[in-house]
Amino acid sequence: VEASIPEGQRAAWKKFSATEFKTKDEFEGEVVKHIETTLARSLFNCDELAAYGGTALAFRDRLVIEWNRTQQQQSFADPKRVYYLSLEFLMGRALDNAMLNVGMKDVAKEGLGELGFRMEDVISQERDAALGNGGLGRLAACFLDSLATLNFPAWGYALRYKYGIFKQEIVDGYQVEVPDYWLDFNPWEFPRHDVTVDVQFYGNVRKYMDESGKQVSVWENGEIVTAVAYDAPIPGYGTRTTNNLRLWSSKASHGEFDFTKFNSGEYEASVADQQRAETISAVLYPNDSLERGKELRLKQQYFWCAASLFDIVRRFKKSRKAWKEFPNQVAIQLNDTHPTLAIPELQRILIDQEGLEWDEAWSIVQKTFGYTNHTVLPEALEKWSVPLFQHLLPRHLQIIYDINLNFLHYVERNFPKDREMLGRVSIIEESNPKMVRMAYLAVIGSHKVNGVAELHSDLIKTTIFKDFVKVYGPDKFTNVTNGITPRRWLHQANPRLSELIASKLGGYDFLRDLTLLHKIEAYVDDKEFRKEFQEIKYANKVRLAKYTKEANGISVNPSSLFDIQVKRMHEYKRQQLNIFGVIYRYLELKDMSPEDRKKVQPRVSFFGGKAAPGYWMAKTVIHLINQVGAVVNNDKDIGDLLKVIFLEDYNVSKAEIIVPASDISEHISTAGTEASGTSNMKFVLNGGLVIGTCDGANIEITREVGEDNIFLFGNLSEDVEDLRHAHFYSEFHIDPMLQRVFDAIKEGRFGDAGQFSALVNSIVEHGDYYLVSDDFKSYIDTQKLIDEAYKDQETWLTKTITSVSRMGFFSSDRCIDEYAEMIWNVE
Ligand code: NBG
Repeated sequence: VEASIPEGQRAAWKKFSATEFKTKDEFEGEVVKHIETTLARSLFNCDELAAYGGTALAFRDRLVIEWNRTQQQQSFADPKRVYYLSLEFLMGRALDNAMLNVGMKDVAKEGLGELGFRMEDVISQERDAALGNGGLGRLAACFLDSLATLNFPAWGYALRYKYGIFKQEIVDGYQVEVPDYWLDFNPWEFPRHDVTVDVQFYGNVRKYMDESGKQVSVWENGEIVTAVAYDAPIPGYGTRTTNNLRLWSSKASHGEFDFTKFNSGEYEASVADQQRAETISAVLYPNDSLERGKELRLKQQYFWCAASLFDIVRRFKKSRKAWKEFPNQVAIQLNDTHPTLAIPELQRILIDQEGLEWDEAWSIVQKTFGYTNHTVLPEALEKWSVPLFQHLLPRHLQIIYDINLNFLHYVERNFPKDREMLGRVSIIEESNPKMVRMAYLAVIGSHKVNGVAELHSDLIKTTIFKDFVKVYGPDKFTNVTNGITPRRWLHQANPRLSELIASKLGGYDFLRDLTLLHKIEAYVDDKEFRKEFQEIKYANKVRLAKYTKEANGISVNPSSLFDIQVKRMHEYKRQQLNIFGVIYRYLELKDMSPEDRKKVQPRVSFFGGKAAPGYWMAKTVIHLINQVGAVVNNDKDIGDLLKVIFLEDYNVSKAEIIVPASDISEHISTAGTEASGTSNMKFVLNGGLVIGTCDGANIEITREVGEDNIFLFGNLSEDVEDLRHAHFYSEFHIDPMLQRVFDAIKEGRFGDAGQFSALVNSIVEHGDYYLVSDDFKSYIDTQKLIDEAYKDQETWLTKTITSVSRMGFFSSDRCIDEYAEMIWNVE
């Protein structure tokens, strides 16, 4: 390619090609240049936000240089690429990560100091990129970090939502949602106005025979919306590889607005079309593990899948390889069922546009896709109504019918005796209206299906996909236990701990190979090490206490036991169990003599998490937590013995402050409901212990750290069904300790009892689906064990250090290696 450019021109480019700053002075030069020119500010009106802007732009320039190099190299070598399709990427802040991965943070810190700014203040100016709800989106973000770090040629594809997950405000104890317009200054994205894809909706399908007698389908008369690419560089740690996250933004296909309508006086109509188009990528749906079947959501899914596949196919076609090579060049991972439409879309491209025969096309499709399941909760399994599909995507519905027909024929041939099987495995549910079961389509269209923790991967094989295991055999189903990136969740969130570990291991290699942590177990009895480890935990608690004072106006004592539950608010995650436990603790404290109170281990119960805007029960739990806080935190009898804090607007950047400060964190879902959980891993990696149920990744954490280093309680997943059944068909007695809590609520001790009656009744009258009562005693007893264990600080410290040293397994680098080997077949 280079040779085709005249030599003089080439020399000029080489001479002036952008270079990376290498010294503090060069860094300062870049920052000031960006502040004065790109941002049009000066010494006299440069605030922290502008300093952030200048710093971010200086680092962005470095990233872009590496990014161009990586992309050029990949275009040239044309290796098999991984495409990670996820509707959510919960990225958080980028600057600190860029500095770590580029490796110039010290230089920048000094430089900023000379310019009059503190690094922490500059970093905290950045708004979180909050394009996700919870664990699923954050997992995708950790995976991008690992893919780049491990030098895999990989792209993420998602939507460029104008509004990410809402900001949560707490007003009078209630959650209020505020829009998150995060794009007013985002230095990390590059609009690619030249990279666009026209995406069709609605219309009809016309069929005809071509000259050779082959039936051809044409999807026509639809409405076109244009997808515009916005790219963000994803740097790896300790490598020059810089991958790409491509986000699609929607706009009207005819530009700003329709001039024919505009000129003929239909001003409003012309603008309305434009707004309708832009609505597609306007907002992230704020439901975590819940599907609501809204047309706009299906539009988002198709818009994003169609644009991404067009892009992937365009890149493949540049290589001029035969179609059968497609699965050797392309691996597409479906993050949950949200991108399942990519399956019929690829089939459509291959048969309608590229003229392949059905079977050949289908074999390519199946070899290309892998599907990750993230939940067995029935309310989260996506289904779309057939009439809606017919209206919005008529050609895709036909293709899905054909996929289904072929599949059912196959099943019929292989299971002639099981007639019921056909109805059970059909992609189309025979309900009214009929529904398309997306998870089944995802299973049928992929070569591998994985769950995200061992228990979960076993459960999907015996519950939702049981019949598919019969059809395909067990090998199609596998497990890849989730992981987290140690760059963000150890080094960035807890720099002192990272430094301490590095000082013992002789460097930061453990950030690339987390299993090296096992070597710090040798220091578990080392006095100096223990002291420093303990001081770091205390300092992190002081930092959270300071934050709590600023945010909530409440002083908490950092010597208390810090008990933390931060995650989306959901009945299955059982924040209600936690707050009922807190109330029980409060009632017990109230009953004690002052003498006895002196023996009590002081505790702060922190909560944080958003509730989906329409999820009333979850919002009620937030309200109860705040009401309990208002009573307990102001009770003179109680003082520092118990504090209850709700941390508003939990997000990634706040997690970086909260996670390193825990003594205990709570992962207490009803057994069998939490597919994996990933914050459990983050807390233990930062020297906190876990109270948890035998659920999700808690089980594997136990296997790694040892049973003595975790506090497990509650019923097991194999008993859940029977217990639920018993609630309805035998006499159901509420646990007496829990009854005491309910009585206190009913007496109005935490405000108007009527506000909490639905919550209480979900347990007392409506079958206690989440087994709060069944697990209550075991939960309270275990909390008491924790109080006792914490009093023995030396043993506690040993447990935490031992646990940290055994967390190597939970790096997302290990996960990505497993996906690469078992599912993607990439190097
Ligand atoms: C969530 C699970 C978590 C899991 C993450 C990432 C969905 C649908 N699932 O347990 O609830 O850790 O996915 O796998 O959001």
